[in-house]
Amino acid sequence: MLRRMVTIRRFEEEVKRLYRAGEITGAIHLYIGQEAVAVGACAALRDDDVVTSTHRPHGHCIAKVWDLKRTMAEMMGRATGLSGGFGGSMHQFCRAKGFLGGNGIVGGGIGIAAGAAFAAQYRGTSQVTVCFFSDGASNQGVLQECLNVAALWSLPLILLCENNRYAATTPVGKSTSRADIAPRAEPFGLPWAICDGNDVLDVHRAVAAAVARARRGRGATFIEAKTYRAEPHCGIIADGRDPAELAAWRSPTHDPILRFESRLLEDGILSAEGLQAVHEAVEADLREAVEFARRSPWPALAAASREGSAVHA
Ligand SMILES: Cc1ncc(C[n+]2csc(CCOP(=O)(O)OP(=O)(O)O)c2C)c(N)n1
Repeated sequence: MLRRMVTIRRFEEEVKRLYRAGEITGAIHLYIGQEAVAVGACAALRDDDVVTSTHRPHGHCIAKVWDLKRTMAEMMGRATGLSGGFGGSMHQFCRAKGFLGGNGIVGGGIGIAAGAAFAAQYRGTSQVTVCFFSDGASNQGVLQECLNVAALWSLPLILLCENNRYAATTPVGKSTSRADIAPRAEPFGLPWAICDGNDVLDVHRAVAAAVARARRGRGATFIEAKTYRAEPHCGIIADGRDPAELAAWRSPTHDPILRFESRLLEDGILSAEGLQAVHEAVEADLREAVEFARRSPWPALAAASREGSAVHA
């Protein structure tokens, strides 16, 4: 879990650097600060379980697919990328590992996730679907529609709202009527839980319980992970947040990686050398991924057509 969280953090920092250098283009939305949610949740899943993501998909993609090279190649628009270089940051996709993609439409993943959960139930595969979305997306009507069918049909679905306190640049208190979002499941008769989204073990506990329930055929759960996005909404342009607020969330008290590291050290699960080894391994993986992406060819024009593309086969 630690290695995956550090990988996501360092991947995002590297993406920022490559974006500044012009090696990555288009829109990018960074996931720094929320790593514990993606990693804690995906650690409770099987390879063939399904995940839907958002416009901020890199962390979910790394945690579920765990293929840094092809994820970085997609960021750089190369033919070896997860979507053949045509998706870029927001449309990473890997059917083989159950990653049904990032999505530029806020809330767009919710309906897709309900469909995937229905497909698994219909086919009797015992797969579970986790739908990541954020506080802004929770105000899209599609969430109500999917809560209804998820409850009605006992779908194997986990609706996982990452309340990162902002919808783009709007503080959650200005867009959302109640501080807690998960209780919205209550009128539909669905169970819900709130967890500490900056504590990977707390996220894992909450999601693992919901996954076990869904696999037993007991239906959907709504989980809200309280977290904080420690980067501007989009790209690398500052979004006017109070620097003191940002610094507090980057401190050892709140930062999900620093918190987990100190806990592992205190509990004697990891030594200082072990911690260093994790960071060194991540740096080596990252260097390899960037080199792989740089060496990869650009996609051929013919691959843009369904006939020419073997990416999703
Ligand atoms: C349907 C739709 N409406 C508006 C937008 C523009 N938009 C992009 S991100 C965003 C905010 C989303 O907020 P939230 O779901 O809280 O995600 P966060 O960016 O905070 O992670 C908006 C409104 C969009 N992409 N899709």
